[in-house]
Amino acid sequence: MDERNTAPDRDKQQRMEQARRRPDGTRLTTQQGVRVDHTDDSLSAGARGPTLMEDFHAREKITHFDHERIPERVVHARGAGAYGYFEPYRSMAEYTTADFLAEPGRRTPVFVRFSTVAGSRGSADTVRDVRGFATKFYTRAGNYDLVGNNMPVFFIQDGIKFPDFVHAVKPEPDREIPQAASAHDTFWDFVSLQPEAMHTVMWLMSDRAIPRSYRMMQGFGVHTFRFVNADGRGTFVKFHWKPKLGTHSLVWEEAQTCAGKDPDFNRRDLWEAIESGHFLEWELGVQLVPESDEFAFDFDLLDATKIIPEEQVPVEPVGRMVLDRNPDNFFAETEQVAFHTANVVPGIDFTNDPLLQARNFSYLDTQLIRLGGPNFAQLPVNRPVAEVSTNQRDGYGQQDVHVGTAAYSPNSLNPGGCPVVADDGAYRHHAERVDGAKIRARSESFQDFYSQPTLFWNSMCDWEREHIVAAFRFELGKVEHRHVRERTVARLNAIDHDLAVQVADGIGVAPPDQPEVPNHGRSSPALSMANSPRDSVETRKIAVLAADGIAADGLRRVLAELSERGAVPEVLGVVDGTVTSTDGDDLPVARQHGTVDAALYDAVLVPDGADAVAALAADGAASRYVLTAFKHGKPVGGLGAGADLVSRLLGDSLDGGDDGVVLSDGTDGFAERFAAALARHRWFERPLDQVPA
Ligand code: HDD
Repeated sequence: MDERNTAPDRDKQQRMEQARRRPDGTRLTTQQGVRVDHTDDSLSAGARGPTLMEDFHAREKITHFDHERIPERVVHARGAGAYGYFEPYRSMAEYTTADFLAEPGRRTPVFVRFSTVAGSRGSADTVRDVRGFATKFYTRAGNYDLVGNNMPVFFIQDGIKFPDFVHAVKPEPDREIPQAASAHDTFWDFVSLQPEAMHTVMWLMSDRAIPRSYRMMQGFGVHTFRFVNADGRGTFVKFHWKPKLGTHSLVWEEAQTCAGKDPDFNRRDLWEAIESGHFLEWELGVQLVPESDEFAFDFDLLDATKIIPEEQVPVEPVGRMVLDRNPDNFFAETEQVAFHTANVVPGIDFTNDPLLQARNFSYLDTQLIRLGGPNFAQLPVNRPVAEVSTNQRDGYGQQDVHVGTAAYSPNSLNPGGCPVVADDGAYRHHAERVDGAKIRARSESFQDFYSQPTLFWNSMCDWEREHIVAAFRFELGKVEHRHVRERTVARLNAIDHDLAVQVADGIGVAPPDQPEVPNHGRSSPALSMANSPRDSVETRKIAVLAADGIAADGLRRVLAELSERGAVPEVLGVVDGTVTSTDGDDLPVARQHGTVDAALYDAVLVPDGADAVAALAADGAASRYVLTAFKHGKPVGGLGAGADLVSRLLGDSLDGGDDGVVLSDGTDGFAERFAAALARHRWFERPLDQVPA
């Protein structure tokens, strides 16, 4: 392997290694290193007497415990992270001096944290919400943080509105209800009064807000940033992460089931994928706009509620990111990682986007309270691999022992006057010319709130639209104040009349008579998840229903073939342990089917075996697997007697034929057909209302 390519990666993990503490071969001690031989009873005056103050071990143990918690993040409290690397396909030197984008194949270590926004640290993963997608690149020129989301737009245009927005979406302050949900009055009150929010609201009501997996969601830098090259030339840039496995989502009913059956659904998926060697991969892409084209669009590049449609400015591939290592300690790494939009490196600069400008203040500020002082950049997960030499001193939790007398610049007392202020490789702010009167006002160019929500709606396929309408009905159906429902419908009418009418019909509000404005009719195919790649079965989980009397012989071959293709079959028993097989060789059960649910799987398979299928048919919960998988658009497979059971359960729903239901008498060619169905992800075209589940 090329040493040059792996060195920085090795550096980060080597440095982390210095901080890792393993229990292997150790003896229990106090924090001072004094060995302890008894930790079950306090030191007391007699067996039944009072505990003694001098019990330093008990005091230290309890005191540390009392201080174990730190404030959770004010937003994005719930998250999970992983390490990996980024490597460019090509040099971007024409546009940027960013060192980590300079050389094809040169690896830069990264840490990524995915998150939900509104919920507390212990909330469920599969709530309807934006997902955070924050990447820390440990580059040789310092840390670069790309703190993005899985949606390319944001609810507000100016960061000064962020506290208002967050207060509106968080649980209502009198009763602290609801947890991790936007389906309540204050959220809809705020967004319907703040029409700039409507574009992101459309994304939030789409299935993008309930990703199947962190591995199957896009990431976006959201803002327009700026690349700066060696000549000082700036180029506007939008960052995109495209998942190798395509962009796929759950459906809302499943998401709700997951929240109960496995609140850690996305976190577990991330962890298990890495542990099983199915590393996560995204392609980094950029949309580049020359500075001369700053005003070439019918929206403002500085407005974070707007996308640049990919058909207008294509996304150019730059490199790939692979996540291949789980953290060793959730608190030390995932909880203490501190992202900051102002962590930029030479070659990457800001724009005057007022949302970004506010973020550049907020992230540093929040870490000071969250991590308890100004030295959080010294925590192992936050430490750059680049050399750090500042004149900053002292503060809570100082880890470094600074040697020398002069902590100021310039000085002549440290050898060579170090740390010297040097030109080479230094960060230079882009010399943008700015001139203006001090005013508190929103730019006129930020005032079109509806064209892009309409573009989004127009770009959705039928099932995406159905899911969006259902989401609006669910959320607004939870809103108590009628006028808030009505005002929201009025806002939707400015996006699309048909959308407004459909939502109004579902929530008991009078539908608008006519469109507020005609729909402009434009669309952007790249926005539809239906156009995302559907060619992989990698890590797709299959629930294989099992009971005594299963025909395990052919099944084993089918499962082996599906596993070879990267799918993950799991045998779910009517009872735990093993099931007897017709070939006499018992089949181990991964778990009892009642401990999980079809919602946690990508497909359901009913194997052959007359006795087994009779037992499954008599078990209502097992039948529900078939019915709900079908209802949620998933592939359903059946072999022999299992195929008969599937046909019986789905009955008339199969009349029109369904390529997602793979039934077969024998096992020949079955795995291939089932894998093809699995790769497509879902059959949302099914007439779902007829399914009795
Ligand atoms: Fe933010 C956390 C993404 C606007 C203030 N934000 C946070 C995280 C992500 C984002 C992914 C979690 C980072 C982690 O995993 O630790 N935020 C965004 C995006 C935004 C955005 C994509 C709009 C484009 N944020 C935004 C604004 C403000 C903040 C306008 C304040 C003015 N965000 C914060 C914060 C957080 C945060 C309060 C909470 C914890 C933290 O920073 O470290 O400072």
